[in-house]
Amino acid sequence: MGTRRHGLGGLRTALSARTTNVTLLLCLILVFATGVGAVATGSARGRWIVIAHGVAAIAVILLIPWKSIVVRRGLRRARASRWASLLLALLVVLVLVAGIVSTTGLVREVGGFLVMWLHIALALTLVPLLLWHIVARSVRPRRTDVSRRTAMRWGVLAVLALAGYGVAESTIRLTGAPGARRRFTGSYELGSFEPARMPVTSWLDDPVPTVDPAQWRLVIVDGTGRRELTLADLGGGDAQLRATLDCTSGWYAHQDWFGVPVSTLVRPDPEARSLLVHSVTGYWVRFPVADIGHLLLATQVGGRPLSSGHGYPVRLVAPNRRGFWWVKWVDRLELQPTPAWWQPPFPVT
Ligand SMILES: Nc1nc2c(c(=O)[nH]1)N[C@H]1C(S)=C(S)[C@@H](COP(=O)(O)O)O[C@H]1N2
Ligand SMILES: [Mo]
Repeated sequence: MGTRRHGLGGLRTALSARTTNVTLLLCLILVFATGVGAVATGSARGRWIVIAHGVAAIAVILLIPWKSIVVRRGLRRARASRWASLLLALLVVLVLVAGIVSTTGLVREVGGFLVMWLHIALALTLVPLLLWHIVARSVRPRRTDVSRRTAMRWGVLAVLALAGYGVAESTIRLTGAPGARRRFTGSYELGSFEPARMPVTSWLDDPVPTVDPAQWRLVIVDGTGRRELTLADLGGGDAQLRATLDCTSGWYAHQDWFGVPVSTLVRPDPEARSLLVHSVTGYWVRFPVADIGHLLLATQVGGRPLSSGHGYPVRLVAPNRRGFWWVKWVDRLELQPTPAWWQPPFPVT
């Protein structure tokens, strides 16, 4: 297949259809992997993965002119599956647009959804389509795919993507676009120190349960066996913790949480490697035992009891972890010998 010469910025070398496809696929894999990483990231130490996500996205954008040449050629062959391919292209563009809109913050919500939520939802819908496309138009790796010339072009692409990222970020900052005020995770502040204004969010489809405080018990399984506490047993909640709840759907809020440190409830068990935190709804997550000292079982926020939506009677506060770790309506804390990594990367309910 012949190569065409196209000038775009400094990337003046031509890209063959094959190189374009392989490079784009690698960039999409990178952008998806870093996107998943960005969703998992809760502490500033992990901000590099969010930056890498932005750089990989710019690389995808830079490849659009070359990919459109390949697409135009492919369309001439009028395969029946071309509509699926075009739908895939449309989805990629929509994901990019939603990502850019979320980054600039110029539009925050569309149809009641935060743009970040739409960005993630669209990205997930394109995954099966992309897998089909890879199989249907199978690009089998060849040794020649990583010739010195290709490696050099990848180097040029990486440099341009980094520069593009730098320009995009500086533009957001210099113009004072709302995006300048987003957190390193990409989330926007909403309802800080005003718990009533903070969204009520569930990971997938957990409805808000009605918990009868008289019936509710906290089951604790630790080094001393199993016991049950009533709400009264937990006391007034004298410990205070200021922490940031950062939901992967694109908002965050600082709050002052009050409650009981988990370390005062759970007694050490030398065999234990993880702490399972379980909700009335069946939702659960597993923490490494080393985290126990940082966790608070909150009964109040901003000096008032939790609302049902925010986890009444008790919810977990897990500083430096994303929202999905902050289990609401907790009914069981259990030390287990199971390692903390033995769980799905994200909750499944
Ligand atoms: N039981 C349970 N706890 C949960 C969830 C859930 O779906 N079920 N969602 C989590 C997610 S994704 C977030 S962002 C926070 C949201 O807390 P909020 O509704 O108090 O703002 O709760 C977390 N705790
Ligand atoms: Mo969330």
